[in-house]
Amino acid sequence: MTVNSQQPTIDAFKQAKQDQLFKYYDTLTIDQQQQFIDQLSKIEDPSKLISTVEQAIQFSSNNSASRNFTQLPNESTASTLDLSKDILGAWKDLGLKAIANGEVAVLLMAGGQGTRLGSSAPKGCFNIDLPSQKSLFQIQAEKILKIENLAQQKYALDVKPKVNWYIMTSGPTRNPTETFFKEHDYFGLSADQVIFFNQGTLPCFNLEGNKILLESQHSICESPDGNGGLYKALKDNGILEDLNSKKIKHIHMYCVDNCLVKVADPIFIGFAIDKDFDLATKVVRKRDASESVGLIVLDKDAQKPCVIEYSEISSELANKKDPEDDSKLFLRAANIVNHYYSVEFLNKMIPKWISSQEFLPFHIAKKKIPSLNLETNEFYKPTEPNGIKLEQFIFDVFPSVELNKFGCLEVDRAEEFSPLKNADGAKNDTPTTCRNHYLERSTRWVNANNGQVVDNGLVEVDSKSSYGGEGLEFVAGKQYKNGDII
Ligand code: UD2
Repeated sequence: MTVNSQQPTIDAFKQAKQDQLFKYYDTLTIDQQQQFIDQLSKIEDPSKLISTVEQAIQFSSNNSASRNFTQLPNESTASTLDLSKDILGAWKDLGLKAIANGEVAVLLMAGGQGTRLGSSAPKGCFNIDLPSQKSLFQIQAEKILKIENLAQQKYALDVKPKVNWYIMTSGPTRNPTETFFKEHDYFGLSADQVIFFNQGTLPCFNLEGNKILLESQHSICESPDGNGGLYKALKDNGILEDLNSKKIKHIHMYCVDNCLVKVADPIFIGFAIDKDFDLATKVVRKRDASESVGLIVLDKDAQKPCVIEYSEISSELANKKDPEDDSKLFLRAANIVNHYYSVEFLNKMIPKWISSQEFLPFHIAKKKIPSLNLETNEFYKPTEPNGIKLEQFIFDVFPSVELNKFGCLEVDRAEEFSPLKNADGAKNDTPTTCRNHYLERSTRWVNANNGQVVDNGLVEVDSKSSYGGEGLEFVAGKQYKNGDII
């Protein structure tokens, strides 16, 4: 029996040729029917969604092939590897001043499910087995505490400035993330400066992209809408209003799994303030043609910045050598999910970005999606990809930035980028590579301050002692052993 109020939703999905969703409808209880309709009615226009998926399948198959990409112009780029200490120092002061004035907030994207890592917990909870046994969340929280202290000291403030930390989670990561923070008493931060909010979800489809998959007889399969879901989530959860009410002007947005991340990096924020950028991004030199990173490039025809994702770049373009130096890749500015936004720009652009597919197209990924088999009427976990998940990419809005308002800052990979992507055993981006990079960076800092680590050991510099290698004069002349925490 169908309640009148449910009929319009059912009709809309049948019009979108999704009759398969109602195969069991008449056998459901009233509550199950209502639950199902509530979930379906979150999709405003099923027919439009289906046609969008068909476009997405076309888009992902030839996204980079048809366009003319080249390196960003020099005016848009800078490199911390080449710049003088004076310039870097001036940017650092600008950034610390903005932090001291309470104008800086941090946006962490933590909605991804660490499937490649094989961990069921959210990635930020992961312990890469440092001597301190700290999780990624704790490492990042203590970076925020340290940068607040550095700003307070630099500008002799009576009260420590607060950097608000907005953490985007997805359905599966929200509760375990929030519980982890509560259990660790927010790692020394005040609870009111850590704000959690959820990104949206999108339905999962069959491989042809024309049928929504059922997870049970009264629910469809859904997955997080990609890190590009951030913009809609900022609006839907009142975060943009919160940023404005707190007079925050600068946002540092980053990826949870980078164990070397400089959270609220004053040099990066100062770079963007100094150049008056609307949007800026950090890059590292791409390790090799096969590295799974996006590339920050110039769309020559549109004269706009854009990013080609590793899953959508042609092998030819990924391997193309620089005509001026064939020892280098032509496109080598690797995306590390580390972006700056002015809040003013977000206010202006988010309404546009979330209103159409033009700015945030759906990308598709073929996946193994546990779902209800309509032949056997049984729930099953496929061993081969049986469907597609849709996701939006955070950087797809880059082409809407004027080139002269976009900045790209190259940083030292050894100092700032070591992502945790894979379980141990893989060649790159594992807990072991993260731990080694983290400890090697700490040990370099100690050696640079005339401290000594005996027997080629590795030490861990705690964020309370140093944010980015500064303030370690006290190690001069001292000896440390492998595994020491400084
Ligand atoms: C990301 C970048 C890629 C490169 C690489 C470097 C994007 C789209 N791709 O690829 O260009 O920089 O990282 O490590 O940024 N996330 C969410 N919600 C989601 C999906 C992801 O919050 O629905 C977060 C995730 O928690 C992480 C970040 O976005 O913080 C990157 O996600 P990923 O690790 O799945 O992206 P990856 O490695 O495919």
